[in-house]
Amino acid sequence: MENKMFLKRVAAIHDLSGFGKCSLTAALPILSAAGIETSALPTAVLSTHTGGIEGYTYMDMTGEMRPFMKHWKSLNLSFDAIYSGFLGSFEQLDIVSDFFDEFREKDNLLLVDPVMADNGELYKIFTPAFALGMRKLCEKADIIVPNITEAALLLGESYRPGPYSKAYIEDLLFKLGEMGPEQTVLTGVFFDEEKLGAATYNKKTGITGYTLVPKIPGYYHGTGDVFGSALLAALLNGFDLNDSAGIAVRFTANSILRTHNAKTDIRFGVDFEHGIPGLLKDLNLV
Ligand code: PXL
Repeated sequence: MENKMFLKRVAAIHDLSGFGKCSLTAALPILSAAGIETSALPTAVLSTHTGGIEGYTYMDMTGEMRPFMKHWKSLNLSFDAIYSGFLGSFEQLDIVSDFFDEFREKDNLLLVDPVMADNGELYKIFTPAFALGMRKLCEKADIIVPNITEAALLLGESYRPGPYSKAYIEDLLFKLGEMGPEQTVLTGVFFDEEKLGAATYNKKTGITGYTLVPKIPGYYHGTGDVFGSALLAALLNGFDLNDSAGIAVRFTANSILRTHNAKTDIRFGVDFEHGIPGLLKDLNLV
């Protein structure tokens, strides 16, 4: 019981998309529900995310990010993990890199989700050059969580549509590990049309692992952020990489399934909220 009294703290560096459940509107509720205090450093404030919704507003927060960092430093804050996601510009890549330097501790975890692409395509606000900048940030991280499109971009390779072979997935994992991060979680892995999930690689132990669950048709928005947040929640609750990825895959897949069954607009984000009690059970918190 006693360790549950101790509150871990995360700095979540993502955009705040007011509607459409992704980035901060996924990370904050999921991490908080998992008993983790979460501080938000918004990279942009949008009316909605940019995935398939027209007419969104976009307020860039680059100019506020260094002042946030300076103020937090003046308060002597420390973070058990720093979790970066959607970054809107090259300058933000530099700021997050400096944030890592400022708040790096012996045992804290730097998790980078290199949010920039999916399904073989860059999100429309990014350029191929941005991917090279993102690679530099990933080199500094302890753990990275790319999907297959992002992995190919980070490695300067062309995108290959699935299904994949184990040899291809492990080749990506090993090359991503060589870039720097000790741990890699690759999402969107599938070997046939039946199942989909994540692959993990721990460079130190050399161990790879897979969690695959039945595939649900359709492209649901914000699932990378739901996945990354649940993964970090599990890691900070003491689960190892492979178990954490398993918990996060099941939480995300169940959220997609509920949304699929409810037939809500796939752009509006997945129903992760009803999965929170189950997530807390998986994390042994209830
Ligand atoms: O979930 C990734 C994401 C985060 N933030 C914004 C996005 C996207 C993907 O499209 O548009 C603003």
